[in-house]
Amino acid sequence: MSEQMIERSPDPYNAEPEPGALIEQFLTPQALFYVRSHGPVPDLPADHRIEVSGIDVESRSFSVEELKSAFPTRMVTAVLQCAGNRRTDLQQVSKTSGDPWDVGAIGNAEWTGVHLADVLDAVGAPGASDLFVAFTGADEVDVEGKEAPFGVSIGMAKARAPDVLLAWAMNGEPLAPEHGAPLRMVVPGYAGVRSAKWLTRIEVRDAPSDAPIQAHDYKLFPADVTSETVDWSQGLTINAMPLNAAICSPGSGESLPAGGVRIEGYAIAYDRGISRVEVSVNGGRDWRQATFADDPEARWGWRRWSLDATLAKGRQHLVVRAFDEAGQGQPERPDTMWNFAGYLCTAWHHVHVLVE
Ligand SMILES: Nc1nc2c(c(=O)[nH]1)N[C@H]1C(S)=C(S)[C@@H](COP(=O)(O)O)O[C@H]1N2
Ligand SMILES: [Mo]
Repeated sequence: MSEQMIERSPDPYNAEPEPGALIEQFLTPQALFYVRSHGPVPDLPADHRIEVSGIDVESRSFSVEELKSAFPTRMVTAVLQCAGNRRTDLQQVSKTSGDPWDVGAIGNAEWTGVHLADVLDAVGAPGASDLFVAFTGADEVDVEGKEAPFGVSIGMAKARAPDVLLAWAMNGEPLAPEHGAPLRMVVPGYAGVRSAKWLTRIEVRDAPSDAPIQAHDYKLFPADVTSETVDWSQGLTINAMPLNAAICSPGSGESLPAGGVRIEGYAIAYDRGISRVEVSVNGGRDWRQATFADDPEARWGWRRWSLDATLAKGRQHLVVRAFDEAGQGQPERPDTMWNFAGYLCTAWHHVHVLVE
């Protein structure tokens, strides 16, 4: 593993990049792309087959080679972000479950694969919007002490939307084992959890997946619900991801020489787009508009930004907040969005530095 990765859990291996390294390029290299796995990485042969079945479907299986020759190859640039990204900010409000992700449980890649919609059409899958498409991974995962295959689902309308891929490559390279080789889902705009790695099965269903990851995880609850009182059948299933932004450089707690500093980071609003990013160097009293990096237009991609500022000696307090194309901004404080599982922290992001 790259020494620019910060391990969050050794077994299963979970890690995120150093924030400064994350923001150095528009497309995140696989070696710097966060790894979020609920169980051990399965070792699948290159001729591994993916089964497609379910309601009114002609059951079939495909190898990756067969998918490549049967359907048009598509490329999509899209962010993948864990719903637990920035959990550490919520953990400062009050304890939560889950790994302590800082700002790096996110990456932006160019994915290569075939449209799920093309595969669904080929097996004659119905299009009714009250149906679901479930994905099963080859890994066994432990949820609340029970072992079960990794399984998630999305609604049929999203499943048939353009840009939802069965992908075999990232940034033009074959998927690395930890990122889902030989084939994974990529569901742009949705929480990373819906993008099943090590895909083994696609099933059309009349109800969401009943796998524990779908049914007992990745749901959003109000602050008065705890891990003791939670009723997992309630709560919001986290699918579409909200507006977010983070400062990646300088890093939290860094010491800097007095004078000019370039403040850099990312902002993401998925298909809604980012309209502006504002940065404060005095804890949120005054704001200046950041400049976007010269990124290609990508509907599902992130926008990197920067602001050149002059910092005086002493402890300095940097803040970022972004606005989407509907003019909506991020909530100011993390305590207004705290939830026991630590999902979807979208509060203004703060970084404290010491200028010497
Ligand atoms: N089969 C399988 N797919 C999975 C997971 C997993 O543990 N097993 N983790 C999910 C979660 S929670 C996220 S955020 C993304 C992470 O993808 P990455 O490790 O390639 O960054 O994969 C998703 N797909
Ligand atoms: Mo995740």
